[in-house]
Order: sequence, then C-alpha cells, then structure tokens
Amino acid sequence: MAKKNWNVGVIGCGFMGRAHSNAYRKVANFFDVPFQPVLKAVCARTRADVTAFAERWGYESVETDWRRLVERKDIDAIDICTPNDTHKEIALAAAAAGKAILCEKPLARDSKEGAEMVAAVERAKVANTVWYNYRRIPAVTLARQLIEQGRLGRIFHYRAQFLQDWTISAELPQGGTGLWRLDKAVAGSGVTGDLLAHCIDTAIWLNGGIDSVTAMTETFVKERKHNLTGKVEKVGIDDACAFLCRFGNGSLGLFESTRYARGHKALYTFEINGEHASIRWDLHDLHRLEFFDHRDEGLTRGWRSIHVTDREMPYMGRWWVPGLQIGYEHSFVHQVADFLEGLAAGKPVAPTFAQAQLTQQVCDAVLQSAQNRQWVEVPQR
Ligand code: SOE
Repeated sequence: MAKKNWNVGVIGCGFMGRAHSNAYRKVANFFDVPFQPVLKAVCARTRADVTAFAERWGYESVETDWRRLVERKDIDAIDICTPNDTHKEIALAAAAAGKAILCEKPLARDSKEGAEMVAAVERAKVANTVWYNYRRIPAVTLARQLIEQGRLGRIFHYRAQFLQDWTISAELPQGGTGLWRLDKAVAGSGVTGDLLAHCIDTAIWLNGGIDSVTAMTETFVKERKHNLTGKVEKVGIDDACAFLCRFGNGSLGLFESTRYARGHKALYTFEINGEHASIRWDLHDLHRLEFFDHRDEGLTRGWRSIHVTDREMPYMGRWWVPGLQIGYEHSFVHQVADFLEGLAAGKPVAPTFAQAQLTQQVCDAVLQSAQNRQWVEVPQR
C-alpha cells in the first residue's frame, strides 16, 4: 500500500539545510517509515540561491519569504534551518498554522525565547523536535542503553569537551552568511549555545538533569569588523567556556568548549565514570564506543573499543552489513525516522522543544555564572 506523503518545507539552505534535505531524501530507502517525506518547498531570501538549492536537492518549489511557506496548505512540517535569531518567530508562526516543527539547535538564543516557543507548540499541540543530532549516532545511543541497563552502576563523573579552532584569526569578520555564529545579536552566545549546547543535551539524556553550575568564559578577540555594517565592532560572544556542575543524581560534571584549540576541528568527546564501568566516546571516531568494566576477569581486564556496526546495535540493522560503519549524516536520517514513527504513534520524539529548553536553561545559567563569578542554580522547568 502506498504511504501517505509528508510534505516538508525547509527554511534555510546552508550547512543544516543540506544535512536535513539529505536525511529526508534517504530515510525511506533505509527505514520502514510510516510516511513518505516529500521535499515540497525550500525557502531562502535570495531567489538565485534557493532555486539552485532546490534543483540540486529535488525540491518541488521555492519561496523567498518564510511567511508564505508557513501559510501554505500543502505543507505538513516546517524545518527551521536558519540562524538562531529567527527560530522563535518562525516557530511561533508555524505552530499557529498547525504545522509540525523541526528546529535546528539551539532551540533559541536564550531560555526566555525558548519558553515562548515551548508554550506555542504546547498550546497548538503540534509535533516538535530540536535537531540535537549527536544523540542518534549509534555509539552514543548504545552508551545510553548501557547506562539504562545499569552497567555503570552509580555514576560519579561526567566529562565533556567540544573543541574547534576556526576563529583564531583576528582578521576574521563577524556577522553575515557563514559568520553569524560570531555575532551575539544573531547567535545569542558563542561556544556555549553553539557547541556546549550539544554536550549539555547529550549529558542530560545520558545522566539526567543538571542542578547547579559555576563557569568562566573568555572572549579572546575583543573587536572584529562586522560584515553587515563594515565597521569594527565589539565582539559579544564567548570564544571559550568552561564550567563545573552538579547533576541531580549526585555526580559531578566538567565541561569545556573553545574555538581556539589549534588543531581541533570538531573534537566532541565525553567520558562517564561509574562505580562498575566507564564509557568514552569521540566524534572523530564516532562509530566506536570505548568501555571499561571493572568486573571483567583480571588478566584481560582493560578498555575495549566496541566497533558499533553489528545488527543488534542501535540503528545498525538498517544499514550495511556488520563491520561496515556509518557517519555524521546518518544521525540526521535517524532523527527523521524516529520523528515519523512518533508522528504515526502520536508520541513526542525527543528532544522536544520542552526538553531542549532544559539545555537552554543550563546555557543561561552558565553564562550568568561566568558573568557574576558565582554558582547558579538551574531552574528545573
Ligand atoms: C559550528 O562550527 C558547528 O557547525 C555547530 O554549529 C554544529 O552544531 C556542530 O555540530 C558542528 O559545529
């Protein structure tokens, strides 16, 4: 029987527009999803750019005003792939129009905007999710399964880093296409909202809520030319951020992120230490999960490197054959597959806006703590 179509309207055709379009195209080839995603329309401000994007990815139509896209009766879901300063306005309009919403991370520039977005989707009762894609890398999902099975026992420590090096040059401007992440008015914050948000989302998922934080941030390059005004302007974002935290389960957290770690492009790592066992993961080797179990027999006890490609491992039964790995792009395919299953079952798919708002609240607390040089309690919704 032919599947019912699910018409997607994507807003934004940058890096994430590509990652999500690729996921919509592939998902039904690999997963028995209940609906067939249709690339109905893509929207961006410049007609030439959006037309070229639509041709490359196979979209049926283009729009240059997101409001028109949101109003269209032939669109079931709105995917927000635009810079952070537009997330709230688009999400509120999409919720009011009764569309399902998939929003790129972070949910918003801050938790005040996030709260309005959560209220809007809850009021409108529309399906919603935020693209914290790293949860759905099979090795990360496996980490969650091992923790749920109690393999680690009581957890003592959670440690995460997200290191990059692309903004070291003081000549790099801020603002505009490709560089809006350096513009506080657009991004909301620097590495805290862009990179630590990923680490916090994964941490909350694996280890539960964060109760309190103490943080420090630094802006190494204080002024940069702004691409939109042409003037040298103050830099408002955090270039680097480190924080300590206490989780609700009593464990201690240590998080670090920077765009000034020469040699590192996207080194996202986490390590969790429990009473019986420890887990370690590294985005540069994303198909492996390292695991140490103290209860192993003494002579061969040691860190094992699990190649997460066997059929019984999360999501892997849908891809190639054991031993052959998948990569970054597949985490987005998995998120679409889970979202469509959730839609059919009428069940929310994590992380929902409400769950992503918890990450937003930790980010706000981190920035507040860095400013006040004090521990900050994280509001628990
Ligand atoms: C920043 O360089 C960035 O692209 C983030 O915005 C993404 O969320 C992260 O996954 C990779 O790095």
